[in-house]
Amino acid sequence: MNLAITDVRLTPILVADPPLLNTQGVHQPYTPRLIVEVETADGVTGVGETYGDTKYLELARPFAERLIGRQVSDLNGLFTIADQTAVDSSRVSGKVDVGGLRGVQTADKLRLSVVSGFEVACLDALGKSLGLPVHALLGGKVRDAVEYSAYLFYKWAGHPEGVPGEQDDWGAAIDPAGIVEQARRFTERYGFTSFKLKGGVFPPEEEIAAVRALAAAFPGHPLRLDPNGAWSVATSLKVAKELGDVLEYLEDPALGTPAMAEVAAATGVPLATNMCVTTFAEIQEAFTRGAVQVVLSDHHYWGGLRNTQQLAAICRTFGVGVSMHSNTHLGISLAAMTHVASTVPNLHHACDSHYPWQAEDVLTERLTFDDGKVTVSDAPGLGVTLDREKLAFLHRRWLDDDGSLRERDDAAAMRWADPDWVTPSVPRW
Ligand code: GKR
Ligand code: MG
Repeated sequence: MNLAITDVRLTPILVADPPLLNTQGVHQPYTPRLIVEVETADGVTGVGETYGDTKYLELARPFAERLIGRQVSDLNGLFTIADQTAVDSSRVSGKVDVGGLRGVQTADKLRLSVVSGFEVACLDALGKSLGLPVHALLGGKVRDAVEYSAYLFYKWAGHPEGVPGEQDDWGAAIDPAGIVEQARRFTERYGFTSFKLKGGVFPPEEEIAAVRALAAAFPGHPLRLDPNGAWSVATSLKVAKELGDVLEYLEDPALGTPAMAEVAAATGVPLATNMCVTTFAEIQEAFTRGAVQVVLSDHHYWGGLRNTQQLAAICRTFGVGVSMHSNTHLGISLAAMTHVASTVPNLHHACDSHYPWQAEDVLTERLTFDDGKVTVSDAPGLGVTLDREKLAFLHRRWLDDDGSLRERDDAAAMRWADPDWVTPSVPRW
């Protein structure tokens, strides 16, 4: 068996996204992703997926060149390559970048997001070469299926007039009745039993009413509300008080560890985050201050599946819960999330996934949710197959774009509907 990497292919794509609202604005009609392929001397190809904005592509290209000749099994070596890959300092703010909704923006985090796409591709190729599923390479699954939650969004029926985009069949959801209707569709289509509402869009009273309506429609089901840090400490505590009896957890009610710690100190409602603990360096302060009770890992920015396992072990050590965050993603990432989630013993909350919102994919067969769960594949590698025609189609869309959609920018997308829209300052309420 020859595990040496002989070729690496990077394919940026634009994938259709519905007009989902968040505190920044609205999703663009198409969002960038990067599909990574690594090929071994034996002709085995592994696939990975990560963010596709220019700043990730700029790093992924020199990274790919350095991979040639290395072994797909040399996963630690990916971090060495990352350290050697220079990041243009103008690409990172070094602080919590509210626009990113993914916590602090640093050069390391950018590198780790690129590593994650290559790590998944290497694991896929290694698994295919050895005839083992990715979960086996990670130590073996401890569950046969991974539970996901319905990710509810306020949304418009369509993208703003005159903006090219695909039509979806979800309809609008801009009030409690619309959110309950959307949740019903999620349960009918995928069998989800827990629900997360993306908040920070409307004044808190309206979002409290939406969660109350969900609680009435789905009594006893786990509910979460995530305004992406849009609230002050006082508002967060007010929401926690009003919804404390129905919430599984509040996700990033306020921005940053100090504010989250203040909220946590004054409420019994657990707080989850994918914004204030997004790197290993941020763990100590957040855990010492008791700022968060659940960390939502995202293998894309934590640096891959093995780092996700390390994060889970640290959380277990400190008695902090762990689950998974997601951003707009396709089936390769869902497969990767499912493999790693299947190996984490202390996973006690349903993971997030945007996947149901993505009607397009680059796979020959979409992954499916049954009773809200994805079955863990035992096929070699990730257990997915790239559809080259679909990949080419989505890449063509990226090539044809004039550049305006190649960077995800929810505030810019909102300006198509409201030219005066500016990124709201935080706290917004
Ligand atoms: O897709 O609008 C969105 C989400 O707000 C996403 O950007 C966040 O990263 O899903 C995420 C979250 O849980 O914060
Ligand atoms: Mg979140």
